[in-house]
Amino acid sequence: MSTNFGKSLWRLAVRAPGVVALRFSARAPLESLASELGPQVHVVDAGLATEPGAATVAAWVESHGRGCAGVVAAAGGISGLAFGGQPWVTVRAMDLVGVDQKLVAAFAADGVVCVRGVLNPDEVAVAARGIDTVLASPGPLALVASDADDPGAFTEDFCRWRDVPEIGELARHSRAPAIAAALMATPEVRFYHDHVLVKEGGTTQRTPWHQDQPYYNVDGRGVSAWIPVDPVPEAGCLELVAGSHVGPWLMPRTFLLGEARWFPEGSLAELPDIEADRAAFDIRRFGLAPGDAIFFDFLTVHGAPGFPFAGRRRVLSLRYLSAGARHAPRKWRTSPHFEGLDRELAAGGALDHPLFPVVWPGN
Ligand SMILES: O=C(O)CCC(=O)C(=O)O
Repeated sequence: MSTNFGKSLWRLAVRAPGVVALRFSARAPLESLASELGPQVHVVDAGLATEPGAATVAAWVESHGRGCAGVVAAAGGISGLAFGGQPWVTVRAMDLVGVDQKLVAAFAADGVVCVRGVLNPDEVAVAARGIDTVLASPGPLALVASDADDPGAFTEDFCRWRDVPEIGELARHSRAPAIAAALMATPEVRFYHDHVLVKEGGTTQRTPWHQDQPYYNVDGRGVSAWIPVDPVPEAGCLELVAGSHVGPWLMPRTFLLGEARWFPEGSLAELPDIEADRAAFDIRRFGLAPGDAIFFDFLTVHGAPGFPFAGRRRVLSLRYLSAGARHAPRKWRTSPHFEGLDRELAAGGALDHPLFPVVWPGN
């Protein structure tokens, strides 16, 4: 639904239940935005790109009778916007779980937040089916990231959403993309890739500390949703260094041998030895139920212990790009690798390609 509001200078588009995208054509100092919106609506980020004469904002709103309240992320200012008493939008029951202004602010500050119940039990079952399909039929990018003598196994696979419908469905239609949009305060989200990460019970192999972004073929912001379909005790959980998302980029290395296969040796700073002095870092980890998710920035330093428990740790990670992300072809084979993409997408251009569909706002 798209509505124009007479003399007012803005247009409201309702794209999905509980989520609206607002497009403004007026400009005013950002400070005036907050006072125009009133106390029920909070401006949480001013960092979005603008185009001349217009600013696109992502808004998360909740119906309160004839007005609304929620979270608005704004790139520019507006004038003359009156939410109070305007019967301007009917928003159905909120479909976003647990995302509020506090969480958005925590993500901006820390580069990591835990959101409970992102997948409902039916979706958890769908995710588990998808992961089991991947394990039964590994794709061309699948790998075992543990040694042959590990009592368990750490198995990974990438980019299966197009041939495993369960993964495609969750990547597009679960709550994950809308939450990613709210956390990144971005008006548009593209799906980047899926990553299946399974540690069998008894696995001793650690996932070394690293950032994801330096392995990728993108510049710009992104967020991963790390979603287990099995219970994960805190001691077996992904661990993340709060605040590390501000950078700098740190040297990516192969997990098993520590080789520099991406950026050349010496070209990026090395990771600190976090294990040697864990208390010096603000390490976040969580006890997770199936369907809970850890959202973290592509630059947040993270790693994981082995899984010295009886059960398995099956995880589906869904990775999303913000509106400003750009194609950054590398001289090396990125992880994951997108065969032939460099011939189809310009360097520095938007990731406008069927491999990276826009998943928020949804249709
Ligand atoms: O699941 C793990 O062990 C590591 C996860 C990870 O590195 C990632 O999701 O980027």
